[in-house]
Amino acid sequence: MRLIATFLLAAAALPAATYMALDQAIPHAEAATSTSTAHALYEQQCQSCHGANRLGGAGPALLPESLGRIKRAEVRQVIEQGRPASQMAAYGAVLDAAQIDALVDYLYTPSAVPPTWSDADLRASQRIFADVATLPATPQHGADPLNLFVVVEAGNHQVRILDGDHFEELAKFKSHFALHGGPKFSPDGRFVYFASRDGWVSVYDLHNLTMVAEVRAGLNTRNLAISNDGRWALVGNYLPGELVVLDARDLSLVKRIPATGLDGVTSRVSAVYTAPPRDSFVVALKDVQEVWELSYAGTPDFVPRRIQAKDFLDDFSFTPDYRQLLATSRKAQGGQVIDLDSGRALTDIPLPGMPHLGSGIYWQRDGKWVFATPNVSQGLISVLDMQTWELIKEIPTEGPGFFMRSHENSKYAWTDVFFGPNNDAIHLIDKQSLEVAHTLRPVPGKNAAHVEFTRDGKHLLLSVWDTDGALLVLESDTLKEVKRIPMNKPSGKYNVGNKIGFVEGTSH
Ligand code: DHE
Repeated sequence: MRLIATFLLAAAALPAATYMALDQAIPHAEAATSTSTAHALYEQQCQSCHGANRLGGAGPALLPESLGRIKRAEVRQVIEQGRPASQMAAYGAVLDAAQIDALVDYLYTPSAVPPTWSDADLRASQRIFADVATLPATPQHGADPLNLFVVVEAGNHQVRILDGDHFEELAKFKSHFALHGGPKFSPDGRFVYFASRDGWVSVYDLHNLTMVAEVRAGLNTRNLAISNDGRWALVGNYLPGELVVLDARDLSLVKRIPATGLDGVTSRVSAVYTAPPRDSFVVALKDVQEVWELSYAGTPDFVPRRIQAKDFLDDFSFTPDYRQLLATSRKAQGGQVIDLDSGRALTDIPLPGMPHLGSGIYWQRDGKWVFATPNVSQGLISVLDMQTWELIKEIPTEGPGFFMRSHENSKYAWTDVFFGPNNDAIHLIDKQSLEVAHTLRPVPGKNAAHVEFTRDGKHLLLSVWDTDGALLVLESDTLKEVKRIPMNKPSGKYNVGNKIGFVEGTSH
């Protein structure tokens, strides 16, 4: 079966109910066909694209670890009806209902032999598309290189590069399946790095608008970070549970570090970030109560410094000076602050529900830093004092949200209502009064989500996250729409200058 379906991409538009079902057991349908028959069906119909052992090939990996966020009904529908605008054909006429059910069950069944990804597999997957040494070292496109936007168009699994002064497209290229997390940039803004949930890491040259290299760093990846000196990429994987250090120039393998705690348990990696003033990567582990710091100063050995955490960490963010880490665990009530210098947990923080700290932002209010985070299970924004760690306010929203953004030149913090019936709303929170100053519904009935500002903060790009969606360009002060670019589920977009400056109001 040419199952080059974008199962994982389909997840990019999962409704709230699907997201809420994360980690919940999915009821199994009665399989009318035995597992061995389903395995044979897979080999006959799916393997040529999705790879032996379901590890992925031209199509995405079809392992429970990769499909966990997608409803079985949706997977069934893709097999039966195919997926428009992809190479995934419809198999409703080829397979009967029982066979399709058996196949779906099979895809959600863990492999009898745990999937592996060896050094040799990793090295063999590396592809070099361009020799950077032979490419011009200056921008070849005429646009301001620090005001470019990298836009992930999830519905088409492609990326578009926009000129941030005129909002014109400079380039468009296919990405791997289900890019997730923010693309990361080299410190000079020339190279942008992407990670897909399937473990593919790619590097693209924004000066020459060309792909440089790619490698499959794992089977299921969380995200990646780039060192502040531009030399290293660190990839955090769920499967295998490990960190992978790559040479940032061509993505060749430098080191693999199993995410094994002092207790001997090997963990999934929750997230990895760079902490520029510390010359280090900081890593949270999902199944081991440790935070790791890996220095990349000088000639690094990438041996982690282990900090004991009070809980398993899902998500985290930093204080502006990168001395402290704010962390949450989805299972815990609230969060914790960890001092990275002393390695000590400082205090608990009052955060209900499931705060999405990775999307949290900070700004100055009355001369003090405040931190605000959306919450993926409750319709509220928590605002914390970053000195006392007291809760200043819980701002009610029309539903749980995913992302938050601002800019030092904007008086508003923008946040979406990603889940529920009001997911077409965007709230603009006054950063001083902490009141919702405006609620916009850019396209009524369609999910509005994720905002990114131009470098000067005068305009912002907003996603209408729908198959028949668009990227809207708004003026920040008048809130007037000045341009609409049709797109298929545009998800995140990233301004080069804002990202390499780690500016206030953007994600890290
Ligand atoms: Fe994300 C960033 C975790 C589901 C779209 N997401 C991140 C980051 C983390 C994270 C830790 C920061 C990494 C980075 O940028 O380097 N996301 C999680 C989850 O744990 C969660 C809830 C479940 C999961 O299966 O992973 C999850 N995320 C989603 C989605 O369902 C979204 C909406 C669609 C999709 O693409 O899968 C989604 N996440 C995003 C985006 C970013 C992101 C667009 C980057 C935001 C930014 O502005 O930097």
